[in-house]
Amino acid sequence: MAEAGKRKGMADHRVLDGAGLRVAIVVSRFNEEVTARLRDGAREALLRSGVKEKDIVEVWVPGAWEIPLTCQMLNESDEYDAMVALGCVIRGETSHHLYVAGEAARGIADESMGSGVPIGFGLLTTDTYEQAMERAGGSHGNKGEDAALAALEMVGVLRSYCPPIDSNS
Ligand code: INI
Repeated sequence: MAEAGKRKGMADHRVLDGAGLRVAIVVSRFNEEVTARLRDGAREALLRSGVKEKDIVEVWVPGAWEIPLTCQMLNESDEYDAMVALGCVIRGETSHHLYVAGEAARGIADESMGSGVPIGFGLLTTDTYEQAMERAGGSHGNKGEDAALAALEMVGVLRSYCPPIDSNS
């Protein structure tokens, strides 16, 4: 059992037990120096919570834009209890980043709600590279870790309060 969360707004680490859960980490290569750290945080949190190395699949995609489609296709296999979506969108000179971040966020939310599979949201959207690094294992914690723990916690929440509908009854 992982240690209770200490920072405001973090997932409640006490209820996490990842033993037997299969988790897909979908991580974008854009701003890889940041996203690799988010991935490290997510992976460490999953292992610490009891998820087995063999039950973690890591899928790298070109950018945040490609995350929702990847989550959707992975969900088609019905093999994953939870997913963790990791990316980093940094404000650019044009409005391009807004479309990328907005659609990635919308797509991840749509996929999670449509499938019923919790997808931890570890997509950083920052003004600067420094702000991103602060949130990828720096002074503001690691949002990859937070996203992974939130996804695991949601598996527990959904299993406790929202049992699957029996299609035979
Ligand atoms: N992808 C990101 O993950 N972060 C960004 O900051 C970003 N910006 O700003 O351009 C970005 N663009 C690439 C995009 O995600 C797609 O990979 C690309 O458009 C090809 O489909």
